[in-house]
Amino acid sequence: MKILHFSDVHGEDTNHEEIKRCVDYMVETAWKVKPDAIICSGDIINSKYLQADSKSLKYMSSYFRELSNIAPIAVIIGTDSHEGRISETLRNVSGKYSIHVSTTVEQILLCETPGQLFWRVFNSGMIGINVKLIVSQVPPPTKEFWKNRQGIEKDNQNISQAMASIFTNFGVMAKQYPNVPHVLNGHFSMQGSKISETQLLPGTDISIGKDILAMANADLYCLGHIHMKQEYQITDSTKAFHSGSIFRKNFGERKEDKGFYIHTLTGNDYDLDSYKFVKTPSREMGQVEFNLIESPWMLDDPEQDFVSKAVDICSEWCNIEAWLKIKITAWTDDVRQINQAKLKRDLLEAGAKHVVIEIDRVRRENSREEEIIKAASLPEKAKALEAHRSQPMPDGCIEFFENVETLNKEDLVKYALNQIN
Ligand SMILES: [Mn+2]
Repeated sequence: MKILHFSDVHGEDTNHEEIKRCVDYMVETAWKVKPDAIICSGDIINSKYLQADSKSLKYMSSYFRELSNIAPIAVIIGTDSHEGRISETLRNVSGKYSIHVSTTVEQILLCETPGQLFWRVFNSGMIGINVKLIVSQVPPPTKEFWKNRQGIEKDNQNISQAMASIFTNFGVMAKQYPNVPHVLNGHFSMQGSKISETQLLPGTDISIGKDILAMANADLYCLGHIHMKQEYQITDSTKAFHSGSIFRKNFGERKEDKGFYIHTLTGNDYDLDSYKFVKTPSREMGQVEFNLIESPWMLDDPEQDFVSKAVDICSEWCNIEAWLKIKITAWTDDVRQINQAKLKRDLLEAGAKHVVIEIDRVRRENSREEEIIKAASLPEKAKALEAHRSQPMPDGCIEFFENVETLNKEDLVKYALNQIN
């Protein structure tokens, strides 16, 4: 049995083209691979405030319909702040096979009658139906969910224990079908999950230990929520997979492969070597840093100006039409020597798809401010400033500072008038 597992599409209008390219690629692959079931582990859209007539929401309905023409789909909703009411929208979408959307923890069975495949929520009166697959659905539990469970609060320890009992229960139920593959579909972090530079996890984030997850006794664990794809060995013969997000959302995810998994289960044996991570054609993203304080020659070279030097250095990224972030560290007074408009234009001309320039301005005074603070008199302070700016003071400054510090009021006025005359 082949299972296609994806997660964290985060549909939104801003990145619509990019998302569409990646998801279309997945749909194309799905037509070729012909999975027996599709697992979606949540965070389908990026904001619950997406308008019903937005292109992202229309696109969501269209690709889910297309996928449901290929195989039955088990969906869990993701983080509440993202999903809004997509569960209702998805329930109205159906192709040849059905889509089951879980907003709460439940176990569903993929059942078969002649000529028909359909999802059914598990209940004990179902023994005898031809069951092809068991999916334990674990969307992120909401506060209401815990409130209904003897007042268990957000405390991670208690939640872990409660999850352990839910998973154990799933394992026991699944045992009623000893020869049917059992997949757990969850939206949560694992203990030790690595996250992207830019992914922020809420303070209430729940992370599950491997030993707790193992209590579900599933053959395969498909997870969402973490945007960096990764695997976890759960038992000797089982693994959990965060499929990660489907596209590179921002520069913090530039080093990560994006895509989805295709898993193969034989009966309820999961072949640990059989899975395949399929990369989506997500945009390349690169970040190049120039420290002009450490390498002042980059600005001062009479042979080649900074912009053309920078474009040369970025050529590999430009050649693959990457999104580029240029990070420059420079002295504040050197920044005007950097022609940012030209840098951006030339990089785009060289092939970059999108350019962001970020300049970290450093005041020269910051570096040796201490010497200036330490100097006792005004003339000494001026001399310290002169020394580390390497800029000579205008004539007469020192005499002026000396007089300001030493003369009494009347003499200072006389001195000043004298200067004007
Ligand atoms: Mn997400």
